[in-house]
Amino acid sequence: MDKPDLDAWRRRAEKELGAAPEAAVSATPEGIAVKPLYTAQDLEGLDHLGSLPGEAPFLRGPRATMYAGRPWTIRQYAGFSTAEESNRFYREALAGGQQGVSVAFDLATHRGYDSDHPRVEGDVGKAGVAIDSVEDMKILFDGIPLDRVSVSMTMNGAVIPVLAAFIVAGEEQGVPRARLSGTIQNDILKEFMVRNTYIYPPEPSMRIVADIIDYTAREMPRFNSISISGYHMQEAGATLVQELAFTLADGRDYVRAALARGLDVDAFAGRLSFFFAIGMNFFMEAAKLRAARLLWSRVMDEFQPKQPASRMLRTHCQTSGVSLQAQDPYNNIVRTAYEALAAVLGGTQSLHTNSFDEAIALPTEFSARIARNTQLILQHETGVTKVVDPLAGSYYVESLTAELADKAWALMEEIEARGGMTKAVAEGYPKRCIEAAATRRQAAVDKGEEVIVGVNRYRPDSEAALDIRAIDNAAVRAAQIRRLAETRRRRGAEDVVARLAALRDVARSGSGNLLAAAVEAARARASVGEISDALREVFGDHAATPVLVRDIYGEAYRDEPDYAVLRARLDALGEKLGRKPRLLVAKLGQDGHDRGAKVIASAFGDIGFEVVIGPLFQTPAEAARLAAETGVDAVGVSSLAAGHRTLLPQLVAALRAQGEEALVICGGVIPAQDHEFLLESGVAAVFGPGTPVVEAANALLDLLEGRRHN
Ligand code: 3CP
Repeated sequence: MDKPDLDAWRRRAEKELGAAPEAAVSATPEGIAVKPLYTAQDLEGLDHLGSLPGEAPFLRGPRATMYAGRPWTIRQYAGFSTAEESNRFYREALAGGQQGVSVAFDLATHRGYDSDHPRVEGDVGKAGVAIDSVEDMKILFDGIPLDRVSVSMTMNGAVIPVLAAFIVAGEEQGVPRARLSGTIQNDILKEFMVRNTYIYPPEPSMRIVADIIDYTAREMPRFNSISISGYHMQEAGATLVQELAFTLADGRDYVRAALARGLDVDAFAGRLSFFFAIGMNFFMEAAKLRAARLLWSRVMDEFQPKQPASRMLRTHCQTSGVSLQAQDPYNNIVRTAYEALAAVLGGTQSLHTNSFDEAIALPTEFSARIARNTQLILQHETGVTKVVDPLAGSYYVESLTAELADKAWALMEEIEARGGMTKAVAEGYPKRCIEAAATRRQAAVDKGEEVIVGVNRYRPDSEAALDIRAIDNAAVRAAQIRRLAETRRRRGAEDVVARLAALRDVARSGSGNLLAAAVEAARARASVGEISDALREVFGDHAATPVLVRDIYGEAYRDEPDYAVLRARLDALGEKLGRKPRLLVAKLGQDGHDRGAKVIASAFGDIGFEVVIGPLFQTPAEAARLAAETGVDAVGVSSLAAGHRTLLPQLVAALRAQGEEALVICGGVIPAQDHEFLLESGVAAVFGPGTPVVEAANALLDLLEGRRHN
């Protein structure tokens, strides 16, 4: 065949477009210019081509036969309410075709509080299952054979007591720890960056990670000691290059921490695992997984492992939660299916597909079945499992793979120049990068540059409210408190005191293994809260100082006509008040998802409000005190973990009790069914997900002006 005549194509393209083909080049948030045509020329000079799956650098997949030998694991992340309820849900899911379990814990458990702790009143059983001790853990896995079903646990802050309780629950089910298979997330660096379920300061937190890698390498050969996660970075607004680079840089620091403990690299590297988000940029996501494997192999070269498996990146993926919309929610089934296909074409080992109602509430049985079936249909009906890495050789995908790898590597070099990820995280560098990307994206969506079907385009005229799963948080908490009291009554009190003292000693001395000591304490029935507190006494609590990015939303939105109108209104109100209108952006309870709060605070600041950003994890009474001290006109609460029904009425009451007039407004994941209840409880306005920032700001001004006129 003749060489393709690109000049001829160019002429045809110009005719069709009415402009040079460069006009059809689109810039992605990653800074990649996607061209309308890729050809063999784009492959020239790429040095990653030509490898095979199952061999280093594993770009084409960690296994030689990939899904032709064994399909990926369908592993749906779930958990809510009590251990009994979640156990029933897991068993039904396994009977329905799910292949592995993945436990979502409630936020009280994540942050090492027992269900009876006053700070977690709104959180128990809400966004995951409440686990207070081995007794709950045994119920959670009742009838699920832990030697055959692998279990993933998303746990980072309270990772020591939770993994200890799992090990003891296995033992008491007759499965010794050497036969337990599964994964513990145990990735604390990204918690400091984005997810915020940390407990202790960075240094002891890194020791915990290393102790777990050490213990599992010696005692639990089938268990993955860590799930190094980029997922939450993308959820918080990171570009795919940031997600790739920061995740792999985290991984590099964990390897260094384990080596510093004296471990041999081949003793643990084969059990490091990864976790990425898969969003809507279809080919870019598939290319990202290929690039991730290529880069990890390159990172591991530095440590000179002897085993090929030590260079292998194996990953779990989850479809993107932030790509789901509360408006026109059945569209989410379609979004999730495309994302799942991208994950599979990228070669994931395990996959969670989101339920379509997750932008609104916890999945129901119905929505969970559709999510699971999305994967079963891929595995059994589409034929995608039959061929390894089917996108290999694609001019476009291979080019993307190389560009993503190059850009991510450059960012990883920047992290190295800053002294490695632990240091960069402590300085807040990656967090700032991600928050800037998130704010930029919000402006693009608000301006309609980024189209979201059913949200900023093609909105349906009317929508029926979905049936949702509601959790009776007070009932769950009461049941947990009863079981905890019973466990405390039955256990040997002296034994517990001695085991906790031994754990504190290990923590204080810096020698010995924290997990080994915690297993003894858990076996004696010390609770998750007690074990966490023993470590808190030695390590202390970590408190982050919130910092806002500036001039990103304002810069992007400044030329829109509604922005000028809003600024004028704001100035007029400011003149009447004799100062700028003041807003406290608050997060209540243990909900650490702060992307929404940060974007709102940053954008409102750019628009011209005076913004006070509250610390994470406040009780309603603490937020009310801060509102009084700062003299704000309104408190805006961002709620993403379902605590709103308990916490918002308490905030209104606390403000009233102090004689404060500040209005309470809220936004986040709040189902339509709860709006009336909140408004009746004294909340002035509820903003659903997808509300443009400018619309929310205008609505707040309406409320503030209205109050001045009354
Ligand atoms: C795999 N195997 C094969 C083949 N493929 N054998 C022969 N031929 C093949 N083609 C073998 C593997 O070697 C392995 O055995 C076994 O089959 C299982 O395969 P796997 O690929 O290891 O799969 P899996 O056990 O599912 O493990 C997947 C990883 C694990 C490694 C990614 O870490 C994992 O399950 N992670 C899940 C993490 C997760 O669910 N996170 C939830 C986050 P051997 O083991 O004997 O080698 S949810 C967070 C949501 C947001 C929030 O935080 O709130």
